[in-house]
Amino acid sequence: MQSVIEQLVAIVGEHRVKIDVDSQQVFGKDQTRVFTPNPMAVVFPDNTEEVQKIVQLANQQRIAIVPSGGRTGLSGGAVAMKGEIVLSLEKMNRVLDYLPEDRVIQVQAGMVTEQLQTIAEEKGGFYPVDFGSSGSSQIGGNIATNAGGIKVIRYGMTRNWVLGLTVVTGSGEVLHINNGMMKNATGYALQHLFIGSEGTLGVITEAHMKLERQPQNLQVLVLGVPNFEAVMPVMREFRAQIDLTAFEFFDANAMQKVVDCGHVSAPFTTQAPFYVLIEFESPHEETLNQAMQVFEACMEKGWVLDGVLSQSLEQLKNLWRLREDITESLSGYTTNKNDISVLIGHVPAFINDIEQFFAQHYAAFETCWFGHIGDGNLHLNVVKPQDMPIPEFYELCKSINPKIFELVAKYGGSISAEHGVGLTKKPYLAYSRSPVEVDYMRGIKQLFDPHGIMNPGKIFDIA
Ligand code: 2HG
Ligand code: ZN
Repeated sequence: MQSVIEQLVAIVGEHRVKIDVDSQQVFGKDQTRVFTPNPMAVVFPDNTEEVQKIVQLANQQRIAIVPSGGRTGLSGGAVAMKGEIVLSLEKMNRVLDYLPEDRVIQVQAGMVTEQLQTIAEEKGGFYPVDFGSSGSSQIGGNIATNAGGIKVIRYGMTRNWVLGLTVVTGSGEVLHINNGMMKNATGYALQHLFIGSEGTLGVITEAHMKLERQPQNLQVLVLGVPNFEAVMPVMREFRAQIDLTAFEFFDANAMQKVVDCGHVSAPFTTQAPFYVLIEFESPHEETLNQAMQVFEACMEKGWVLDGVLSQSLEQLKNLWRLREDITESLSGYTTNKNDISVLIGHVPAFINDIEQFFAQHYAAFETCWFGHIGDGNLHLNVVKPQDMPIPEFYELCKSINPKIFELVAKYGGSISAEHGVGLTKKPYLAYSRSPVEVDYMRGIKQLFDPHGIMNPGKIFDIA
């Protein structure tokens, strides 16, 4: 009888199956650092048929599969620790079709986000979902986690841009879903079950993605704000007058981490505890004047301490770096990451509750707040005090996280707004989803993946 490795080689060829320790370590994990990878093999299929054969083999042998994209995840969703087959989509990065009248492009799931953005631009279009990791993250991974990012306030999450999927279900069947259409009222929209399923139902191999028109003359304003309460009226005033493409925020701690890296400097000399980054299209002079009027009105009210408007594309990019480089600049520290959301109107009270909790119980811990405040999505990174041993910090975080999530639940929020549940948030799922909901999710998994081979142990446990 052939070994599993031999059978994988028979499907994809020798050079597309890796069993060396380096490949196992690299492809067996995402950006989370707390898990030790230990997959059986890493396999690099070229097309849907090969993926189907791999899934069928895994079904026969009852071996788990971990689908792997750009491995930029922050929740352990792409971690393989128990002898699984890591199925990397890396080689599946081709354009399959382009439909100009529909403004739809069909690509293989391993296409890197930035590559899709560039191709869309070459075709005179625009793929608007964007985030700091777009240079490595892949479309299939974005779909599997329903990735959000920095433009959600205007363009929505990845879900909004998916008009069709090819998937290999956990039972090894190929589904061609929705075929790129805008309208299709023929029963359940199965694509939406796969979007955000974190690889637990099957492998996404191809996607029809909708494109948009390119934004015109983008402008970025960075404002210093005296307290968190002032962020809300600033947002209200700008949104009332102008269609924004982004409304992001970060606190002084988060910005300092970026400035310390030495690539960009603070936007102005005035110190502020909070900063907001506002982006908008300015096709006419009028929009810019309007924005300046709102800015001045906010200054007069005392909601804004200082501000800067981008004067060139280069300055626009540098202002964005103050926000986009935060994750990278925190990677030199040990942190406990949270990606939470509450209704926008609840954000000030929620932040206040959390800050009080830290002031009372963990005053030595530095908190870095940043995120997509225009979507009610906050990233809270708690930084380990320098003199505390790492295991002690992680142990303490085990008691801090439930407190944070109790407050999330108090405001009816979500324990993961955009990063997904994966492994890191699995113990806390009950703070956001009821037992009945989780049971329905288990039922759906059972339907598509009867032998439980697809990314087991992620989001929830089967039994
Ligand atoms: C971002 O918005 C990402 O920059 C990463 O979602 C957030 O590092 C984080 O906690
Ligand atoms: Zn984010």
